[in-house]
Amino acid sequence: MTDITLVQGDLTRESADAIVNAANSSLLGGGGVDGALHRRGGPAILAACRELRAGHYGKGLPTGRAVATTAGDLDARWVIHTVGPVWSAGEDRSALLASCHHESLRVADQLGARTVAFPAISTGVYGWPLEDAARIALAAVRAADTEVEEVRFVLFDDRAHAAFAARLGRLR
Ligand code: AR6
Repeated sequence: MTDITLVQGDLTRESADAIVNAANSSLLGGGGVDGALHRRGGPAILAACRELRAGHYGKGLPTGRAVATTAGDLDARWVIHTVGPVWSAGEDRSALLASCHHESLRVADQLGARTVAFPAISTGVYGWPLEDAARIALAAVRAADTEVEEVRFVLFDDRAHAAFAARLGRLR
């Protein structure tokens, strides 16, 4: 079974086979963890993303899907880019948030990645309430049929770490 671990820290400093990026459909970078990963990972990641846009992903990467590139100068072999849903009070988009986790792990399996580090997808710019995102993310990973041995959630601040820890405690 996949081991789920939580750490508080900066995802760009993490060491793992694959690091998941909370990207946007353009794949061309942005703010938040996306901007930070591109800054520390260097231009090779953006170059690979541009190639994806010039090829199969001409219209961009749909919400809930995932695709891998080189990790550039990061301490990882791959970055797996996924696009979280923007939070909506009026529409239940939780299946898309779960899909980000399932699809990222599916891509990780295709690559042969055994350790995968995730941020709290959609909980920043995209506005998803932390407790609810933690519930969906952890349930999705727990339910995933994957060869990945460790999924590590790298939570940026106290609040995010506390939300994930509380929910993981309830799952155990
Ligand atoms: N390490 C770990 N977590 C981080 C880091 C970091 N270095 N920096 C931020 N976070 P966000 P989203 C946390 O906004 O909500 C971008 O512009 C942050 O505190 O990065 O999925 C993309 O291009 C929050 O808990 O991603 C998209 O346009 C979590 O990472 C859009 O934002 C996710 O926040 C995606 O929005």
